[in-house]
Amino acid sequence: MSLRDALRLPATEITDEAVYRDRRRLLAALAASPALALSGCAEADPPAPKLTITPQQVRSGFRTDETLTRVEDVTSYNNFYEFGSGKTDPSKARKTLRTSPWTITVSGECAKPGVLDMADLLKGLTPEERVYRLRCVEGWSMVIPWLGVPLADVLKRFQPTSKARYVAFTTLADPRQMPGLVYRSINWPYREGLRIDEAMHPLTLLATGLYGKPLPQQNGAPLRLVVPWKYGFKSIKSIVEIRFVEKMPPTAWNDLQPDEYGFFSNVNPNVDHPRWSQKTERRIAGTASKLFAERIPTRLFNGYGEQVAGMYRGMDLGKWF
Ligand SMILES: Nc1nc2c(c(=O)[nH]1)N[C@H]1C(S)=C(S)[C@@H](COP(=O)(O)O)O[C@H]1N2
Ligand SMILES: [Mo]
Repeated sequence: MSLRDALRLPATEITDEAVYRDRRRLLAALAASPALALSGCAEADPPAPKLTITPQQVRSGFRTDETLTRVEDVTSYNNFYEFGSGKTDPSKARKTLRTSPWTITVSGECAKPGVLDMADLLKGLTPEERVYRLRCVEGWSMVIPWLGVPLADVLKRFQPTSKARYVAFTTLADPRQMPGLVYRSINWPYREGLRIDEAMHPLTLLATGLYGKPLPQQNGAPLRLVVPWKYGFKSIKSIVEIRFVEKMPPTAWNDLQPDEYGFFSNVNPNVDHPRWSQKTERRIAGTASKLFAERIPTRLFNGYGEQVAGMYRGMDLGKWF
């Protein structure tokens, strides 16, 4: 489907039918079992409210007048622990990742499990349709013209069932290609997850490139997630596996430091990280002499509230950080 078509999706298409049916099932289960409702089970697994998003809101989410971050900075100030834990380690690492052939398996709660065809991914899209100008944030921030497709377009091909309440993603973990794996900084493989409505949201991208070129190794070649209203670590790189699952899946940073990194990880200036304030960010400056610009206030949902806030209606964002 082209971006143009994606933008014309009626609002009802965006919240997956499966989510709606599943919510009803959960509510029925709760009604039938007051003990379950009191035990905290429901709390551990908040149901998604129905999101209504107009094509206009989606379009506005892809636009920004903000200055793009220089490509030199986008490709040299990175986090990719598989290639070292310093910000300049990933770009300095030898180019040892073999990105072709590359296989991404899609499995779990879906009618048509299979393999994602990388060659097929961008078919039929004009160059302009593949470009998304999105902000990302995590203490520092950048504005990046990504190339990619809405993750929803890809996931739908595998026909998730009503049990697909979450989507789990896994990065390659091959010590021969990734020198950082010898350090146990993370419980490899790097894993991330999204609730199904977040995964199906039109701003959630599978990115294959930036600045008109295929993704460099340090930015997550050949395929990564981009979730612009969440902190950077949700945007998992070099994906080899996608699984539709019923339960909230384990994620790398939550696994390591559950008090510091929640499952949702929505950008939120009102919820501080235990070790630092998250009220402000430093834009990567875009000049040769200075990496960081002055601090600017961080916006709730990284400024994408109009597009995504509906998904979290009724949820305590301090608790579900
Ligand atoms: N597999 C994998 N994905 C990852 C990471 C990682 O270490 N390994 N780091 C995450 C973090 S913490 C951030 S901030 C972003 C950084 O993306 P960028 O280097 O393209 O800006 O990638 C995320 N995706
Ligand atoms: Mo990060």
